[in-house]
Amino acid sequence: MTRRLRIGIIDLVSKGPERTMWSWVMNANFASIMPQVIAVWCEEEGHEVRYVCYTGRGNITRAIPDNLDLVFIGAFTEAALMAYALSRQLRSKGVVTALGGPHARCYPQDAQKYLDYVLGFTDKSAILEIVRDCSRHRPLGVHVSAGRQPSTLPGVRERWKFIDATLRTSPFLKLVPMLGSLGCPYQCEFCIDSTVPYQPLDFDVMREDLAFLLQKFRRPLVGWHDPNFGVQFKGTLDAIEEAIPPDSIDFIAESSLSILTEPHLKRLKQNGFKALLPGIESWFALGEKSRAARIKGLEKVREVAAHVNMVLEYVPYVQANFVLGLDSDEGEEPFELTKRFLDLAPGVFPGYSLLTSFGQAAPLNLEYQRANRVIPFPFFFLNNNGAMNLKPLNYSWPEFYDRVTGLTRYSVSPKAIARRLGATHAMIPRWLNLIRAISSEGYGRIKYYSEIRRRLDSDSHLRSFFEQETTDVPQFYVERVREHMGRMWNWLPKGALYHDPNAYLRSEEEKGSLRLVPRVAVG
Ligand code: B12
Ligand code: SF4
Repeated sequence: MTRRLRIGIIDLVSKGPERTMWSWVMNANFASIMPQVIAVWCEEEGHEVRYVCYTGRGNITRAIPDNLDLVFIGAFTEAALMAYALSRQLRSKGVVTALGGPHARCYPQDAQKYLDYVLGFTDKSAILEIVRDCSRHRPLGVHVSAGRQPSTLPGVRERWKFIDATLRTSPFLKLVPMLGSLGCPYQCEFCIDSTVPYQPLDFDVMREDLAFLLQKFRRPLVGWHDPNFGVQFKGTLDAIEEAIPPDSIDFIAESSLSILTEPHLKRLKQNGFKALLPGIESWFALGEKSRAARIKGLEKVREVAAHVNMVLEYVPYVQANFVLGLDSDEGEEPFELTKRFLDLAPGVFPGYSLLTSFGQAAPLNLEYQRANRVIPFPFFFLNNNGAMNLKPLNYSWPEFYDRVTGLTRYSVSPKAIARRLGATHAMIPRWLNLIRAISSEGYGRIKYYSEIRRRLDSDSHLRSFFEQETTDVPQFYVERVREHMGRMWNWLPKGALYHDPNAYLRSEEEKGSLRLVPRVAVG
């Protein structure tokens, strides 16, 4: 019989205290599913659970009770330093700590230095092994992985207590996180899911959850967290149609353009899909998911713009995602083509990501590490826009930042905003497009990128770091972390601003082709 533990579960949506309007309105809507799942699993086993979704409001230390035995922290890489600082603070009170989520999957070797357990793929038995073991593993934590994605997960009904607690902190939007599938059948070489087999989750659970939500809200809003929603399009839409009346729930999903054919869009519209986020990524590479594998350049721009305009006829809000700085890009053309795309598809909101190599997310990262191209920017900046941690193949840094700033300016220029508002008809999408353009995502990024560009000329230390002549983190970045972390800065473990950018390569070399330590084993 396992002893009854007091278990804390912390979902770090934010990497520090936040004061912006955007974070107040949006952050609770970015809560992750797995921390809620783990809360359900731990309660099922009879443990006492305290679940905290940290959105940047309030004092995180006060939100966590003092008397816990074990704490699971979920974090993206941008919140890794916050997770490390929290772990240090909790350990000082005798608590055993565990980390899961994107950071743990991408940088397990680094996280093992600061937490007792670090989780990869996580199923119920992996969690129960940790709960049973619940002991200190220091100086190096233990890596635990289920080896594959779980085959079932508790649905909304079972997670409701935790979803409700989080959404109560959100003033207007109440986005319920759901999952219909894991993995992806595509193999975009940069993606964390390129090697994870596609698997739909139980349609019965989905049906039950959708019907359940209609009892909780007059008109629910659901955000699908599937890496690529609708791969099994018929089965998924059949399940939605069987569960609820047409267009009774508003849905948001990330789907590849190859899924968004006209017949599919008609069905999505009938069923209340209000926002879609297809990935276009590049005009010269990664064509597989945009259904444009054979074409490139201007031809691809025209075809994709026509496709996206068609999507906009059925769905009021479309964000098209691009990766900037890919090795296939050279000169001004990729950036100019994106501007042409915006001219041809003015209703779309462009989401730009600076090419980022997240540790061991994808096998492609081994090539970058072998070529010694990964720059150890502190994790805090690795969120696809705070820094690009790969030295661009075909651009100098000043040229790259000039082009990125130019493109961002173009995308949120008064003319582009006016055209976007003109091409968007529904009220909420118009409001969202405007806020995003003038907030930290649009104007804020122009300011930030311009600052980096200026420093590339004037701050020789920062430039040397970018050029890989030094690994000393520039003061500019240190100060930003210090400011943003607030009080938790004092708990940041020594050395946490630094990481080995080639840890994945080293670990692969050490273990040959064997996978990481399975299940619980002292690392
Ligand atoms: C859905 C999604 C979102 C959603 C929902 C985010 C959320 N809070 O969950 C939205 C659109 C809001 C989003 C936003 C962002 N995202 Co996102 N997102 C994804 C996506 C497409 C799917 C992730 C998912 O939920 N999968 C389903 C879950 C069940 O599976 P899983 O993630 O593999 O998790 C397994 C384990 O890691 C573990 N696990 C997961 N969480 C936890 C927590 C604990 C405590 C434990 C023990 C275990 C555990 O259990 C799971 C089962 O095995 C992935 C890409 C992908 N293809 O995976 C990117 C991805 C996770 N996002 C990414 C990024 C960078 C971001 C943003 C920073 C982008 C930005 N600039 O805004 C923000 C950050 C948001 C935030 N702080 O919460 C990166 C993360 C890389 C990294 N190492 O940090 C990814 C990998 C995409 C990429 N660029 O490669 N994202
Ligand atoms: S389609 Fe999307 S989820 Fe699938 S491998 Fe490509 S980037 Fe990843």
